[in-house]
Amino acid sequence: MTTLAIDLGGTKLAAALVDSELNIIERREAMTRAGQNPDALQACLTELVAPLALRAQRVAIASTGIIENGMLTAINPENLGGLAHFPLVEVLTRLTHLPCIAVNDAQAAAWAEYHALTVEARDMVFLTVSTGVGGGIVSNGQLLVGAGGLAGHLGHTLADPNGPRCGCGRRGCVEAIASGRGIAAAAQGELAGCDAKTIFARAAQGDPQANALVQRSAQTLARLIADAKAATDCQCVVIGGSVGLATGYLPLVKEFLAQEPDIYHPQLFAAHYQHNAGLLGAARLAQEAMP
Ligand code: ADP
Ligand code: BMX
Ligand code: ZN
Repeated sequence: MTTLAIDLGGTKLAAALVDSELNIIERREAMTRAGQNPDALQACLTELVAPLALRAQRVAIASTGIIENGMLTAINPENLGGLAHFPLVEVLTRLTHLPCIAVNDAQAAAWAEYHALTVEARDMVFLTVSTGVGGGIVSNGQLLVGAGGLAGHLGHTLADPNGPRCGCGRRGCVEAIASGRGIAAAAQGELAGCDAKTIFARAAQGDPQANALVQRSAQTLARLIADAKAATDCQCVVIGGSVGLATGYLPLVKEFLAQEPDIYHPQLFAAHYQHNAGLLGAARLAQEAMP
């Protein structure tokens, strides 16, 4: 059976045909055009999935936001241009006429990455550092989704009570500091208005402000990893997302984590499936739900 897997992130939207051995047969990508009006997101989804839908037998969506009963509810609507709610499963079912499941993107990625681990682990935490900071927890071999879909949203734990306001309504969340949007929002002077990708490029060229912003993100993430170890006793933490996978970022996180006591040191890995972890996790979950 072929699954049409979709990964809806705050910045990019990916869709792929995935076969029953969880190999990607074909993949397409676009920028996420969301906004307070859900029509923009629906149009963008239609354009991306239409060429693939006829060759699939089911749909599996990994999406940013809390996913409950097929509905997307943003914990941080700013990541989706202000969009707070979107009926994901309803829209995709109407578009494709196929059976459809949806799950949070980081939870989906955690499930894919758990099955790709090369070390023995019962407990694992996945963190995506991307538009936001997302998280997924596997505990005793089970993916934690939570009664309301909120489990693993570690990006909204507290990093600094005096830090910047987060779009979720709290102040000083990890996401407000460490995420791509958080990095960009803190940029000043000649870096003001630059996105995280540009700031990483400038850091690589030796720009001191860009370097400080990257360090601040990596240090905040390292502290979150120590907190995740304390909360779950996970044997490993896997990092994904375009910021998380950026050259030099993981080694920096490792340096900051080394400053924490040994008991808070899980093994750290970059995502095996790189930018496809969400797609492949959703496809795996669909396969399990609709064998
Ligand atoms: P999504 O959040 O849609 O899943 P990404 O994982 O690509 O998408 O994360 C988007 C964020 O990553 C943006 O803030 C963008 O500026 C940043 N980004 C993209 N490419 C890079 C890169 N090569 N290095 C550092 N940051 C990057
Ligand atoms: C936010 C939240 C999470 C998501 C995480 C990473 C929204 C819209 N999303 O914390 O549900 O997992 O961002 O998402 O509230 P991404 O878009 O960066 O991949
Ligand atoms: Zn928050």
